[in-house]
Amino acid sequence: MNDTIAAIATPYGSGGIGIIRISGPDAMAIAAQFFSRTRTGPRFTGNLKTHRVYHGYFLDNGEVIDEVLLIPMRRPKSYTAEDVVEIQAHSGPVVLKQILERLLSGGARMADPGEFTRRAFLHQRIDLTQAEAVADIINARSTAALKFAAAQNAGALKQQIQKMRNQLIQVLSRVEVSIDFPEDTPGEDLASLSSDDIDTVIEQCREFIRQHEEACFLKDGIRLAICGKPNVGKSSLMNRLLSRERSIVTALPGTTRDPIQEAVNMNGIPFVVTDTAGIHDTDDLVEIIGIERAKDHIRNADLVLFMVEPGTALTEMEFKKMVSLEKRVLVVVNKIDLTRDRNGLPKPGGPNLPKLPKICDPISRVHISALHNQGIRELRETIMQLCIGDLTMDGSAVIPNLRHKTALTRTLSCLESARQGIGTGQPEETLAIDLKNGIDLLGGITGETASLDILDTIFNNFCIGK
Ligand SMILES: Nc1nc2c(ncn2[C@@H]2O[C@H](COP(=O)(O)OP(=O)(O)OP(=O)(O)O)[C@@H](O)[C@H]2O)c(=O)[nH]1
Ligand SMILES: [Mg+2]
Repeated sequence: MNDTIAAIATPYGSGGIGIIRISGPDAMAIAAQFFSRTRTGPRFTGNLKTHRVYHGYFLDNGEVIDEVLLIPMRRPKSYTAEDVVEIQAHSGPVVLKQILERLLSGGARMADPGEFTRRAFLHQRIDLTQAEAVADIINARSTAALKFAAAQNAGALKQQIQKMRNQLIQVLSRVEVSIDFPEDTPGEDLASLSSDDIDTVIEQCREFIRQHEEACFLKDGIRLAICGKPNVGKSSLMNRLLSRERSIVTALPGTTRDPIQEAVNMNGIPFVVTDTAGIHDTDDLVEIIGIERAKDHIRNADLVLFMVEPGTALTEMEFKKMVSLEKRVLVVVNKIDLTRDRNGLPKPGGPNLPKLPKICDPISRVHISALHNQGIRELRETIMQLCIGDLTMDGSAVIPNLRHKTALTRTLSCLESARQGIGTGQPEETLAIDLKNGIDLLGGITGETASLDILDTIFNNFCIGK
Protein backbone atom coordinates (compact mmCIF):
# COMPACT_ATOMS: atom_id res chain seq x y z
CA MET A 1 0.00 0.00 0.00
CA ASN A 2 3.02 2.29 -0.25
CA ASP A 3 2.55 3.07 -3.92
CA THR A 4 -0.03 5.15 -5.74
CA ILE A 5 -2.60 3.43 -7.94
CA ALA A 6 -4.78 4.76 -10.75
CA ALA A 7 -7.61 3.40 -12.89
CA ILE A 8 -10.61 4.42 -14.94
CA ALA A 9 -13.56 4.11 -12.54
CA THR A 10 -16.45 4.45 -14.98
CA PRO A 11 -17.58 1.89 -17.59
CA TYR A 12 -15.87 1.63 -20.97
CA GLY A 13 -17.67 3.50 -23.74
CA SER A 14 -18.93 6.94 -24.65
CA GLY A 15 -20.82 9.07 -22.15
CA GLY A 16 -21.11 12.48 -20.56
CA ILE A 17 -18.50 12.08 -17.88
CA GLY A 18 -15.75 9.56 -17.23
CA ILE A 19 -13.85 9.39 -13.96
CA ILE A 20 -10.26 8.42 -13.34
CA ARG A 21 -9.34 7.70 -9.77
CA ILE A 22 -5.90 7.96 -8.18
CA SER A 23 -5.13 6.79 -4.65
CA GLY A 24 -1.97 6.69 -2.56
CA PRO A 25 0.70 8.91 -1.02
CA ASP A 26 1.59 10.65 -4.32
CA ALA A 27 -1.93 11.04 -5.68
CA MET A 28 -1.96 14.84 -5.35
CA ALA A 29 1.53 15.36 -6.78
CA ILE A 30 0.97 13.03 -9.74
CA ALA A 31 -2.32 14.69 -10.69
CA ALA A 32 -0.92 18.21 -10.31
CA GLN A 33 1.90 17.46 -12.80
CA PHE A 34 -0.64 17.41 -15.64
CA PHE A 35 -3.13 19.98 -14.36
CA SER A 36 -3.45 23.64 -15.22
CA ARG A 37 -6.15 26.20 -14.42
CA THR A 38 -5.86 27.60 -17.95
CA ARG A 39 -5.60 26.11 -21.44
CA THR A 40 -2.14 27.43 -21.99
CA GLY A 41 -0.55 26.53 -18.67
CA PRO A 42 1.31 27.01 -16.41
CA ARG A 43 1.23 23.78 -14.44
CA PHE A 44 -0.67 23.98 -11.15
CA THR A 45 1.85 24.41 -8.34
CA GLY A 46 -0.38 25.49 -5.46
CA ASN A 47 -1.55 23.34 -2.62
CA LEU A 48 -4.62 21.31 -3.63
CA LYS A 49 -7.22 21.90 -0.93
CA THR A 50 -9.17 18.83 0.16
CA HIS A 51 -12.77 18.27 -0.92
CA ARG A 52 -12.79 21.14 -3.41
CA VAL A 53 -13.64 21.02 -7.08
CA TYR A 54 -10.98 22.51 -9.35
CA HIS A 55 -11.85 23.39 -12.90
CA GLY A 56 -9.00 23.23 -15.40
CA TYR A 57 -7.23 21.31 -18.15
CA PHE A 58 -5.35 18.04 -18.31
CA LEU A 59 -2.19 18.86 -20.25
CA ASP A 60 0.56 16.82 -21.75
CA ASN A 61 3.65 18.78 -22.80
CA GLY A 62 1.58 21.91 -23.11
CA GLU A 63 -1.09 20.21 -25.21
CA VAL A 64 -4.65 20.02 -23.86
CA ILE A 65 -5.94 16.44 -23.66
CA ASP A 66 -9.28 17.41 -22.09
CA GLU A 67 -11.08 19.99 -20.02
CA VAL A 68 -11.52 18.42 -16.58
CA LEU A 69 -12.68 18.78 -13.00
CA LEU A 70 -10.19 17.73 -10.35
CA ILE A 71 -11.43 16.64 -6.91
CA PRO A 72 -8.73 16.11 -4.27
CA MET A 73 -9.68 14.23 -1.09
CA ARG A 74 -7.03 14.06 1.60
CA ARG A 75 -6.71 11.02 3.84
CA PRO A 76 -8.45 9.70 5.81
CA LYS A 77 -11.63 11.28 4.45
CA SER A 78 -11.72 9.43 1.15
CA TYR A 79 -12.97 6.15 -0.28
CA THR A 80 -9.68 4.37 0.37
CA ALA A 81 -8.74 6.42 3.48
CA GLU A 82 -5.63 7.46 1.50
CA ASP A 83 -5.02 10.64 -0.48
CA VAL A 84 -7.36 10.38 -3.46
CA VAL A 85 -7.81 12.50 -6.56
CA GLU A 86 -10.71 11.98 -8.91
CA ILE A 87 -10.44 13.47 -12.36
CA GLN A 88 -13.70 14.00 -14.19
CA ALA A 89 -13.13 14.16 -17.92
CA HIS A 90 -15.35 13.62 -20.95
CA SER A 91 -16.14 9.96 -21.23
CA GLY A 92 -14.68 8.36 -24.32
CA PRO A 93 -12.41 5.33 -24.42
CA VAL A 94 -9.57 7.23 -26.07
CA VAL A 95 -9.56 10.34 -23.91
CA LEU A 96 -9.75 8.39 -20.64
CA LYS A 97 -7.03 6.02 -21.78
CA GLN A 98 -4.75 8.93 -22.72
CA ILE A 99 -5.20 10.56 -19.31
CA LEU A 100 -4.59 7.27 -17.52
CA GLU A 101 -1.44 6.62 -19.55
CA ARG A 102 -0.03 10.04 -18.58
CA LEU A 103 -0.76 9.35 -14.91
CA LEU A 104 1.00 5.99 -15.14
CA SER A 105 4.00 7.59 -16.79
CA GLY A 106 3.87 10.21 -14.03
CA GLY A 107 4.45 7.63 -11.30
CA ALA A 108 1.15 5.86 -10.64
CA ARG A 109 0.67 2.12 -10.98
CA MET A 110 -2.33 0.55 -12.72
CA ALA A 111 -4.77 -0.61 -10.01
CA ASP A 112 -5.69 -4.28 -9.71
CA PRO A 113 -9.36 -5.30 -9.74
CA GLY A 114 -11.04 -4.17 -6.51
CA GLU A 115 -7.82 -2.58 -5.23
CA PHE A 116 -9.45 0.71 -4.18
CA THR A 117 -11.99 -1.16 -2.06
CA ARG A 118 -9.27 -3.52 -0.81
CA ARG A 119 -7.31 -0.50 0.43
CA ALA A 120 -10.42 0.87 2.16
CA PHE A 121 -10.63 -2.50 3.93
CA LEU A 122 -6.91 -2.69 4.79
CA HIS A 123 -7.08 0.82 6.26
CA GLN A 124 -10.07 -0.41 8.31
CA ARG A 125 -12.43 2.17 6.90
CA ILE A 126 -14.82 -0.68 6.10
CA ASP A 127 -14.94 -4.33 7.08
CA LEU A 128 -15.12 -7.29 4.72
CA THR A 129 -18.93 -7.53 4.75
CA GLN A 130 -19.14 -3.88 3.71
CA ALA A 131 -16.59 -4.43 0.93
CA GLU A 132 -18.63 -7.38 -0.35
CA ALA A 133 -21.74 -5.22 -0.21
CA VAL A 134 -20.06 -2.76 -2.60
CA ALA A 135 -19.91 -5.55 -5.20
CA ASP A 136 -23.50 -6.51 -4.39
CA ILE A 137 -24.67 -2.92 -4.90
CA ILE A 138 -22.95 -2.78 -8.29
CA ASN A 139 -24.38 -6.14 -9.33
CA ALA A 140 -27.88 -5.71 -7.86
CA ARG A 141 -30.49 -6.65 -10.45
CA SER A 142 -33.55 -5.84 -8.36
CA THR A 143 -34.76 -3.31 -5.81
CA ALA A 144 -34.86 -5.94 -3.09
CA ALA A 145 -31.27 -7.07 -3.73
CA LEU A 146 -30.14 -3.45 -3.68
CA LYS A 147 -31.91 -2.80 -0.39
CA PHE A 148 -30.19 -5.69 1.36
CA ALA A 149 -26.82 -4.76 -0.12
CA ALA A 150 -27.23 -1.16 1.04
CA ALA A 151 -28.05 -2.29 4.61
CA GLN A 152 -24.97 -4.49 4.62
CA ASN A 153 -22.85 -1.68 3.19
CA ALA A 154 -24.03 0.55 6.03
CA GLY A 155 -22.57 -1.98 8.47
CA ALA A 156 -25.70 -3.85 9.63
CA LEU A 157 -24.17 -7.31 9.31
CA LYS A 158 -20.79 -6.18 10.64
CA GLN A 159 -22.36 -4.89 13.85
CA GLN A 160 -24.29 -8.07 14.50
CA ILE A 161 -21.34 -10.35 13.82
CA GLN A 162 -19.09 -8.22 16.02
CA LYS A 163 -21.63 -8.41 18.82
CA MET A 164 -21.74 -12.22 18.59
CA ARG A 165 -17.96 -12.37 18.50
CA ASN A 166 -17.59 -10.10 21.54
CA GLN A 167 -20.04 -12.25 23.45
CA LEU A 168 -17.89 -15.32 22.76
CA ILE A 169 -14.69 -13.44 23.64
CA GLN A 170 -16.16 -12.64 27.04
CA VAL A 171 -17.07 -16.27 27.66
CA LEU A 172 -13.61 -17.35 26.53
CA SER A 173 -11.86 -14.91 28.84
CA ARG A 174 -13.86 -16.22 31.80
CA VAL A 175 -12.93 -19.77 30.84
CA GLU A 176 -9.26 -18.84 30.45
CA VAL A 177 -9.12 -17.11 33.81
CA SER A 178 -10.44 -20.21 35.44
CA ILE A 179 -7.90 -22.39 33.59
CA ASP A 180 -4.96 -20.12 34.49
CA PHE A 181 -5.99 -19.16 38.03
CA PRO A 182 -8.16 -21.98 39.33
CA GLU A 183 -7.51 -20.83 42.90
CA ASP A 184 -9.21 -17.46 42.15
CA THR A 185 -12.43 -19.02 40.95
CA PRO A 186 -12.98 -21.81 43.49
CA GLY A 187 -16.13 -23.79 43.08
CA GLU A 188 -17.49 -21.51 40.35
CA ASP A 189 -19.52 -23.52 37.89
CA LEU A 190 -18.11 -21.77 34.87
CA ALA A 191 -19.68 -24.04 32.35
CA SER A 192 -23.24 -23.36 33.41
CA LEU A 193 -22.47 -19.65 33.68
CA SER A 194 -21.39 -19.69 30.06
CA SER A 195 -24.20 -21.78 28.56
CA ASP A 196 -26.71 -18.97 28.20
CA ASP A 197 -24.26 -16.72 26.37
CA ILE A 198 -23.28 -19.51 23.99
CA ASP A 199 -26.95 -20.35 23.41
CA THR A 200 -27.68 -16.76 22.36
CA VAL A 201 -24.93 -16.87 19.75
CA ILE A 202 -26.07 -20.32 18.57
CA GLU A 203 -29.58 -18.95 18.07
CA GLN A 204 -28.28 -15.97 16.12
CA CYS A 205 -26.17 -18.24 13.87
CA ARG A 206 -29.23 -20.38 13.14
CA GLU A 207 -31.31 -17.30 12.39
CA PHE A 208 -28.71 -15.97 9.93
CA ILE A 209 -28.41 -19.33 8.18
CA ARG A 210 -32.20 -19.47 7.86
CA GLN A 211 -32.28 -15.95 6.42
CA HIS A 212 -29.64 -16.90 3.88
CA GLU A 213 -31.58 -19.96 2.79
CA GLU A 214 -34.81 -18.01 2.49
CA ALA A 215 -33.36 -15.09 0.63
CA CYS A 216 -30.45 -16.35 -1.46
CA PHE A 217 -32.77 -16.18 -4.48
CA LEU A 218 -32.54 -12.39 -4.27
CA LYS A 219 -29.20 -12.55 -5.97
CA ASP A 220 -29.83 -15.30 -8.51
CA GLY A 221 -33.55 -14.80 -9.03
CA ILE A 222 -36.49 -17.07 -8.20
CA ARG A 223 -36.78 -19.82 -10.81
CA LEU A 224 -40.23 -20.19 -12.34
CA ALA A 225 -40.89 -22.99 -14.84
CA ILE A 226 -44.00 -22.83 -17.02
CA CYS A 227 -45.08 -26.34 -17.96
CA GLY A 228 -48.08 -28.31 -19.18
CA LYS A 229 -49.42 -30.14 -22.20
CA PRO A 230 -48.79 -28.76 -25.70
CA ASN A 231 -50.75 -25.72 -26.86
CA VAL A 232 -52.20 -24.74 -23.46
CA GLY A 233 -50.67 -21.23 -23.79
CA LYS A 234 -47.32 -21.53 -21.99
CA SER A 235 -45.45 -19.34 -24.44
CA SER A 236 -48.28 -16.78 -24.43
CA LEU A 237 -47.93 -16.55 -20.63
CA MET A 238 -44.15 -16.29 -20.88
CA ASN A 239 -44.55 -13.28 -23.18
CA ARG A 240 -47.10 -11.71 -20.83
CA LEU A 241 -44.77 -12.05 -17.84
CA LEU A 242 -41.91 -10.51 -19.82
CA SER A 243 -44.17 -7.90 -21.47
CA ARG A 244 -42.61 -8.67 -24.84
CA GLU A 245 -42.87 -11.22 -27.63
CA ARG A 246 -40.00 -13.50 -26.63
CA SER A 247 -41.40 -16.99 -27.28
CA ILE A 248 -42.96 -18.04 -30.56
CA VAL A 249 -46.74 -18.55 -30.24
CA THR A 250 -48.69 -20.49 -32.85
CA ALA A 251 -51.90 -22.51 -32.93
CA LEU A 252 -49.81 -25.61 -33.67
CA PRO A 253 -49.12 -27.92 -30.73
CA GLY A 254 -45.42 -28.58 -30.26
CA THR A 255 -44.24 -25.07 -31.17
CA THR A 256 -41.75 -24.64 -28.31
CA ARG A 257 -38.91 -27.15 -28.34
CA ASP A 258 -35.88 -25.68 -26.55
CA PRO A 259 -36.50 -24.23 -23.09
CA ILE A 260 -36.53 -20.42 -23.28
CA GLN A 261 -35.20 -18.64 -20.24
CA GLU A 262 -35.36 -14.93 -19.39
CA ALA A 263 -34.82 -12.76 -16.33
CA VAL A 264 -37.61 -10.44 -15.23
CA ASN A 265 -38.21 -8.15 -12.29
CA MET A 266 -41.59 -8.33 -10.56
CA ASN A 267 -42.31 -5.84 -7.76
CA GLY A 268 -38.56 -5.35 -7.34
CA ILE A 269 -37.87 -9.08 -6.97
CA PRO A 270 -35.74 -10.86 -9.57
CA PHE A 271 -37.24 -13.88 -11.32
CA VAL A 272 -35.91 -16.22 -13.97
CA VAL A 273 -38.79 -17.58 -16.05
CA THR A 274 -38.49 -20.62 -18.30
CA ASP A 275 -40.97 -21.50 -21.05
CA THR A 276 -40.79 -25.22 -21.81
CA ALA A 277 -41.90 -27.70 -24.46
CA GLY A 278 -45.41 -29.18 -23.99
CA ILE A 279 -45.21 -32.58 -22.31
CA HIS A 280 -46.95 -35.50 -24.03
CA ASP A 281 -46.20 -38.90 -25.54
CA THR A 282 -44.49 -38.50 -28.88
CA ASP A 283 -42.16 -40.25 -31.33
CA ASP A 284 -40.67 -36.99 -32.59
CA LEU A 285 -37.00 -37.08 -31.62
CA VAL A 286 -36.66 -33.29 -31.31
CA GLU A 287 -39.74 -33.09 -29.13
CA ILE A 288 -38.53 -35.94 -26.94
CA ILE A 289 -35.29 -34.06 -26.24
CA GLY A 290 -37.26 -30.84 -25.59
CA ILE A 291 -39.50 -32.68 -23.12
CA GLU A 292 -36.48 -34.09 -21.27
CA ARG A 293 -35.09 -30.57 -20.96
CA ALA A 294 -38.49 -29.31 -19.81
CA LYS A 295 -38.43 -31.89 -17.03
CA ASP A 296 -34.95 -30.75 -15.95
CA HIS A 297 -36.22 -27.20 -15.59
CA ILE A 298 -39.27 -28.38 -13.67
CA ARG A 299 -37.02 -30.29 -11.26
CA ASN A 300 -34.82 -27.22 -10.66
CA ALA A 301 -37.61 -24.66 -10.39
CA ASP A 302 -38.48 -22.87 -7.14
CA LEU A 303 -42.08 -22.68 -8.34
CA VAL A 304 -43.74 -24.63 -11.15
CA LEU A 305 -46.55 -22.90 -13.04
CA PHE A 306 -48.58 -25.87 -14.17
CA MET A 307 -50.84 -24.77 -17.01
CA VAL A 308 -54.09 -26.33 -18.14
CA GLU A 309 -56.85 -25.27 -20.51
CA PRO A 310 -60.63 -25.65 -20.34
CA GLY A 311 -62.25 -28.70 -21.83
CA THR A 312 -59.53 -31.09 -20.68
CA ALA A 313 -59.40 -33.74 -18.00
CA LEU A 314 -56.23 -34.98 -16.36
CA THR A 315 -55.63 -38.18 -14.43
CA GLU A 316 -53.41 -38.41 -11.37
CA MET A 317 -50.92 -40.44 -13.43
CA GLU A 318 -50.75 -37.80 -16.14
CA PHE A 319 -50.25 -35.05 -13.59
CA LYS A 320 -47.50 -36.93 -11.76
CA LYS A 321 -45.73 -37.60 -15.05
CA MET A 322 -45.35 -33.85 -15.50
CA VAL A 323 -44.82 -32.52 -11.98
CA SER A 324 -43.55 -34.06 -8.80
CA LEU A 325 -45.78 -33.34 -5.82
CA GLU A 326 -42.73 -32.42 -3.80
CA LYS A 327 -42.36 -29.28 -5.89
CA ARG A 328 -44.04 -26.02 -5.09
CA VAL A 329 -46.76 -25.81 -7.74
CA LEU A 330 -49.32 -23.25 -8.84
CA VAL A 331 -52.08 -24.40 -11.19
CA VAL A 332 -52.73 -21.83 -13.91
CA VAL A 333 -56.00 -22.33 -15.77
CA ASN A 334 -55.52 -20.49 -19.07
CA LYS A 335 -57.92 -19.53 -21.88
CA ILE A 336 -60.59 -18.62 -19.35
CA ASP A 337 -62.02 -16.31 -22.04
CA LEU A 338 -63.38 -19.44 -23.76
CA THR A 339 -65.60 -20.29 -20.77
CA ARG A 340 -66.74 -16.88 -19.53
CA ASP A 341 -67.13 -13.38 -20.85
CA ARG A 342 -65.38 -10.30 -19.45
CA ASN A 343 -68.08 -9.94 -16.77
CA GLY A 344 -67.37 -13.45 -15.54
CA LEU A 345 -70.64 -14.87 -16.90
CA PRO A 346 -70.52 -18.37 -18.44
CA LYS A 347 -70.34 -18.46 -22.23
CA PRO A 348 -73.13 -20.61 -23.68
CA GLY A 349 -71.68 -23.61 -25.47
CA GLY A 350 -68.16 -22.91 -24.14
CA PRO A 351 -65.91 -25.65 -22.76
CA ASN A 352 -66.00 -26.65 -19.09
CA LEU A 353 -63.25 -25.78 -16.65
CA PRO A 354 -60.53 -28.45 -16.73
CA LYS A 355 -60.99 -31.51 -14.55
CA LEU A 356 -57.99 -32.10 -12.34
CA PRO A 357 -57.23 -35.13 -10.15
CA LYS A 358 -57.98 -34.95 -6.43
CA ILE A 359 -54.31 -34.57 -5.49
CA CYS A 360 -54.45 -31.09 -7.05
CA ASP A 361 -57.10 -29.92 -4.58
CA PRO A 362 -54.66 -28.43 -2.04
CA ILE A 363 -52.72 -26.59 -4.77
CA SER A 364 -53.45 -22.87 -5.30
CA ARG A 365 -55.16 -22.12 -8.60
CA VAL A 366 -55.57 -18.98 -10.68
CA HIS A 367 -57.66 -18.39 -13.79
CA ILE A 368 -56.21 -16.30 -16.57
CA SER A 369 -56.37 -15.48 -20.22
CA ALA A 370 -52.86 -15.00 -21.51
CA LEU A 371 -54.25 -13.96 -24.87
CA HIS A 372 -56.56 -11.26 -23.48
CA ASN A 373 -54.38 -10.24 -20.54
CA GLN A 374 -56.94 -11.25 -17.93
CA GLY A 375 -56.00 -12.38 -14.41
CA ILE A 376 -52.29 -11.66 -14.94
CA ARG A 377 -52.12 -9.23 -12.00
CA GLU A 378 -53.72 -11.82 -9.68
CA LEU A 379 -51.30 -14.42 -11.03
CA ARG A 380 -48.32 -12.16 -10.24
CA GLU A 381 -49.65 -11.54 -6.72
CA THR A 382 -50.10 -15.27 -6.09
CA ILE A 383 -46.59 -15.99 -7.37
CA MET A 384 -45.19 -13.33 -5.01
CA GLN A 385 -47.17 -14.71 -2.08
CA LEU A 386 -46.01 -18.28 -2.73
CA CYS A 387 -42.35 -17.33 -3.27
CA ILE A 388 -41.77 -14.48 -0.86
CA GLY A 389 -44.53 -15.05 1.71
CA ASP A 390 -43.76 -13.17 4.87
CA LEU A 391 -40.11 -12.49 4.24
CA THR A 392 -39.40 -9.10 5.79
CA MET A 393 -38.36 -6.71 3.09
CA ASP A 394 -37.54 -3.75 5.30
CA GLY A 395 -34.17 -2.09 4.97
CA SER A 396 -32.89 -3.24 8.37
CA ALA A 397 -32.76 -6.93 7.48
CA VAL A 398 -29.39 -8.42 6.66
CA ILE A 399 -28.94 -11.46 4.50
CA PRO A 400 -25.61 -13.25 4.83
CA ASN A 401 -24.07 -14.39 1.53
CA LEU A 402 -22.81 -17.91 0.83
CA ARG A 403 -19.35 -17.22 2.25
CA HIS A 404 -20.90 -15.87 5.44
CA LYS A 405 -23.31 -18.77 5.61
CA THR A 406 -20.48 -21.30 5.33
CA ALA A 407 -18.58 -19.57 8.15
CA LEU A 408 -21.75 -19.37 10.27
CA THR A 409 -22.45 -23.07 9.75
CA ARG A 410 -18.94 -23.91 10.91
CA THR A 411 -19.25 -21.52 13.86
CA LEU A 412 -22.50 -23.22 14.78
CA SER A 413 -20.90 -26.64 14.87
CA CYS A 414 -18.04 -25.35 17.10
CA LEU A 415 -20.53 -23.82 19.49
CA GLU A 416 -22.72 -26.90 19.52
CA SER A 417 -19.65 -28.94 20.33
CA ALA A 418 -18.84 -26.47 23.15
CA ARG A 419 -22.39 -26.80 24.48
CA GLN A 420 -22.21 -30.56 24.33
CA GLY A 421 -18.85 -30.46 26.10
CA ILE A 422 -20.39 -28.48 28.93
CA GLY A 423 -23.22 -30.99 29.17
CA THR A 424 -20.86 -33.95 29.37
CA GLY A 425 -18.47 -32.22 31.76
CA GLN A 426 -15.48 -32.03 29.43
CA PRO A 427 -12.40 -30.11 30.62
CA GLU A 428 -12.35 -26.35 30.26
CA GLU A 429 -9.40 -26.58 27.85
CA THR A 430 -11.62 -28.31 25.28
CA LEU A 431 -14.29 -25.67 25.75
CA ALA A 432 -11.68 -22.97 25.16
CA ILE A 433 -10.60 -24.55 21.85
CA ASP A 434 -14.17 -24.68 20.53
CA LEU A 435 -14.75 -21.09 21.56
CA LYS A 436 -11.51 -19.90 19.95
CA ASN A 437 -12.44 -21.60 16.68
CA GLY A 438 -15.88 -20.00 16.74
CA ILE A 439 -14.36 -16.56 17.42
CA ASP A 440 -11.92 -16.98 14.51
CA LEU A 441 -14.64 -18.07 12.12
CA LEU A 442 -16.78 -15.04 12.97
CA GLY A 443 -13.69 -12.86 12.57
CA GLY A 444 -13.29 -14.34 9.08
CA ILE A 445 -16.69 -12.93 8.12
CA THR A 446 -15.81 -9.36 9.03
CA GLY A 447 -12.20 -9.76 7.91
CA GLU A 448 -10.54 -9.50 11.30
CA THR A 449 -9.06 -12.96 10.84
CA ALA A 450 -9.51 -13.50 7.10
CA SER A 451 -6.69 -15.15 5.17
CA LEU A 452 -5.03 -13.65 2.10
CA ASP A 453 -6.74 -16.28 -0.06
CA ILE A 454 -10.15 -15.10 1.08
CA LEU A 455 -9.25 -11.47 0.39
CA ASP A 456 -7.97 -12.36 -3.09
CA THR A 457 -11.12 -14.29 -3.93
CA ILE A 458 -13.35 -11.44 -2.83
CA PHE A 459 -11.49 -8.54 -4.40
CA ASN A 460 -10.52 -10.27 -7.64
CA ASN A 461 -14.23 -10.48 -8.45
CA PHE A 462 -14.45 -6.69 -8.49
CA CYS A 463 -13.99 -4.65 -11.61
CA ILE A 464 -10.89 -2.52 -12.09
CA GLY A 465 -11.41 1.00 -10.75
CA LYS A 466 -13.62 -0.12 -7.85
N1 LIG B 1 -58.56 -18.18 -26.50
C1 LIG B 1 -57.35 -18.16 -26.02
N2 LIG B 1 -56.33 -18.63 -26.73
C2 LIG B 1 -55.10 -18.60 -26.20
C3 LIG B 1 -54.85 -18.08 -24.92
N3 LIG B 1 -53.54 -18.20 -24.66
C4 LIG B 1 -52.97 -18.75 -25.75
N4 LIG B 1 -53.91 -18.98 -26.67
C5 LIG B 1 -53.71 -19.58 -28.02
O1 LIG B 1 -53.32 -20.92 -27.88
C6 LIG B 1 -52.42 -21.29 -28.92
C7 LIG B 1 -51.15 -21.89 -28.33
O2 LIG B 1 -50.49 -20.90 -27.60
P1 LIG B 1 -48.97 -21.04 -27.15
O3 LIG B 1 -48.69 -19.94 -26.24
O4 LIG B 1 -48.10 -21.21 -28.35
O5 LIG B 1 -49.08 -22.41 -26.38
P2 LIG B 1 -47.87 -23.32 -25.81
O6 LIG B 1 -48.40 -23.99 -24.59
O7 LIG B 1 -46.63 -22.55 -25.69
O8 LIG B 1 -47.74 -24.40 -26.97
P3 LIG B 1 -46.50 -25.37 -27.30
O9 LIG B 1 -45.25 -24.57 -27.31
O10 LIG B 1 -46.84 -25.89 -28.62
O11 LIG B 1 -46.52 -26.43 -26.25
C8 LIG B 1 -52.17 -20.01 -29.71
O12 LIG B 1 -53.00 -20.00 -30.84
C9 LIG B 1 -52.57 -18.91 -28.76
O13 LIG B 1 -52.98 -17.74 -29.38
C10 LIG B 1 -55.95 -17.58 -24.18
O14 LIG B 1 -55.83 -17.08 -23.05
N5 LIG B 1 -57.16 -17.64 -24.77
MG1 LIG C 1 -44.81 -22.77 -26.55
